[in-house]
Amino acid sequence: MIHNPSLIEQLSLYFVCGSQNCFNDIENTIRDAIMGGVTMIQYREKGEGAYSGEEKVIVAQKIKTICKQFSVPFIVNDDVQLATILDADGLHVGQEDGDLIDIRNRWRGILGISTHNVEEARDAQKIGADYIGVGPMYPTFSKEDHAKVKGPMMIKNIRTAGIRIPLVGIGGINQENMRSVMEVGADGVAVISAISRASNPFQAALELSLSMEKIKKEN
Ligand code: 3NM
Repeated sequence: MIHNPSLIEQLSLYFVCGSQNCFNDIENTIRDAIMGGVTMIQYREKGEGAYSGEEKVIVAQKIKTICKQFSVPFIVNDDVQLATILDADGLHVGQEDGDLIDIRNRWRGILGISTHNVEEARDAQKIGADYIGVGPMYPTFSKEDHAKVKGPMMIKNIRTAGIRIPLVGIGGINQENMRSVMEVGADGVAVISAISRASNPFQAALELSLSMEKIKKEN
């Protein structure tokens, strides 16, 4: 199967974010991140202090408007209904977020699935996911119920098994370790805290983006 080259580009620097991850206002953080160079946004409202109900819908709508303004894909985490109401570009789900085949049948936009081993990656490709996240690459403080740290070796294992689906590494990725994730066959990196917890999210995104450009040119 030939994978969509523009999706692979869009996965380069994927910013995953919810209001609970931000020191400041989430809309400003996301706008700054996009201006700094992030190529895809996932709205992930989860954990302590997360919005729900009406408030979540209103914030999601605002983020979608920002993404549209800058032509950056807007992905909704784990909420088919919200993704549908907002006509989002994509939906991202985890292994515990329901029947993945059923979700694929109901959701025709970009579908991303979180995976943690070769078997899950193979299954995600088989059911027609558009991309997978593989993690955690490194220790992370942004997801309480995360799986055991896998390290970049897991991406290498997935690629060695012949699984060619577009793929991002996630979990504890920053300026210092992103190269190790890219070198084993990732198409991009997904980050939360490297941008959302930075004192200057614009600057952090810019530096990550410039490094990513350099790494992709070299490979
Ligand atoms: N998913 P940070 S790790 C949302 O392993 C998420 O599937 C993970 O945040 C997985 O960049 C993770 O701050 C948290 O470490 C990523």
